Amino acid sequence: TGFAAAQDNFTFPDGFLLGAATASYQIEGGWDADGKGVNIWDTLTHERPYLVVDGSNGDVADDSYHLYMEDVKLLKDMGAQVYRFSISWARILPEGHDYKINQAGIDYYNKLINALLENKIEPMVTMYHWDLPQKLQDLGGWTNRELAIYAENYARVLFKNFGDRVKLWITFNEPLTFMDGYASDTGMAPSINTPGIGDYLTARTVLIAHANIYRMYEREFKQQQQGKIGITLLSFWCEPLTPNYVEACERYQQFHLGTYAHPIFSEQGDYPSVVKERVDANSKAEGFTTSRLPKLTSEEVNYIKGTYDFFGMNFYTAFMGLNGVVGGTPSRERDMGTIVLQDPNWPESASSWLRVVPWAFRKQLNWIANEYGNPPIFVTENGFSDYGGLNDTNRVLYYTEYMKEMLKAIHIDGVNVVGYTAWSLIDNFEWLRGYTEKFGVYEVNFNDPSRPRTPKESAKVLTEIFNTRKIPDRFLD
Ligand code: PNW
Repeated sequence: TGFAAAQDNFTFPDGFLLGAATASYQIEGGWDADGKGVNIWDTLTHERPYLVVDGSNGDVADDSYHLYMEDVKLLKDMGAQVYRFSISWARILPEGHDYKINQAGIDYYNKLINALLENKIEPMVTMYHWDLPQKLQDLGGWTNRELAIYAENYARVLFKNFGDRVKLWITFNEPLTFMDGYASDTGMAPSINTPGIGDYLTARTVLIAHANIYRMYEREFKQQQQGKIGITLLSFWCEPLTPNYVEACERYQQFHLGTYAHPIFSEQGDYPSVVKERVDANSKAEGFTTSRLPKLTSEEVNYIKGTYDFFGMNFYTAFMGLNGVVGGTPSRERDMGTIVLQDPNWPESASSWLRVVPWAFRKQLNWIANEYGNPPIFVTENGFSDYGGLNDTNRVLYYTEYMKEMLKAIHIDGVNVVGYTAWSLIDNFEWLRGYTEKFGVYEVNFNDPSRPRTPKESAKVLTEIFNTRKIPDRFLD
């Protein structure tokens, strides 16, 4: 029959890649080492430390710039098959532009990549995990469309130097999150207050940059290097508060995931029509002559459409949605017209936005599969925050319960999930939350200059899962 035995449903399919993830600014430190240029997180944390809850920064962080061999060893100990890490643009191109390459930066990532391969761990590289070279921010950052070309030039340097060995590439991590850097002066870097305007300009530049990189790889490298390129998008499940709010949640999906996924992954391409209609109408009502959502031309729509080999999915939590107009004028929140809240019965984490809702993972996987024609999905992030400690029972439950729902989506629903990297390998600099919220499966002692790493209970359970390739029986009910 077509039905697998019950326990098979909690086994990972052959070829499914398991591993862990990090990002450059959150772990590397070495902020001014060996010719690295300044980036927007260096600037934010140094010039406006009050924006970070504990006033901390990533100057040293986990010191992975020096201790990367420790990280490789942890991955090997776990039996990880893949390591998702990001490259610091300003470590490779100190001024952002490709006319000046920092050889020490190239050397660093070569050493890391080679060490991974020697240990049979596949490198998966994020090109941009939020640490824009300051020199490019000085030109307007992502609101400046020329960055779509500068990003392509940066990517070419990466393909030339690392593409012989790196076969899994992610252009951008969570543009939905970093576009907020242009929507408020108390948020993410560069922390500029142009809501409803700078964030939409960012979306367009990022979509064109992503397509430029994908098309350039096709023309110049793909035949020889045979790699795969995707983009990592953050999404949340939205459960209608009552059956009256199905449309409110659909709108929420389209304003969050759809803004980026529809142009790349849908058959029609372009921004979702509900996004175009609502931003255009609000802009007009607010007195703007030109819509705050800059449109993609039909050439751009076709150019962006289909530029993927896989769908990178970050998934953490869920909300309940209802109709309601909130947020400043103008703002994306107001444009969307959906209010979300979380059920107080859902277990909490250390992060205000993160509650534990395992069933929502299966629903969101199915939503993506249905909406975008069942693309290969690589879960590039999923994880849980607490305030620290080795006995992290809640994190163990988070991983096992979420993985079980993912395996149901694979085996029962036929969703094409091809890999999973846990966020995160090690405790690290959690952006505006500094070092207060811990996501690592390995603890790091940030008071010790040698930054020792110690496995938590969750690292042991992931080790067991990575080696047996199934959810242990004691977590099945
Ligand atoms: C992701 N939210 O960001 C990032 O890719 C990581 O760098 C980060 O450390 C991790 O998730 C944990 O936060 C998010 O507010 C930031 O919903 C914010 C949210 C979700 C993800």
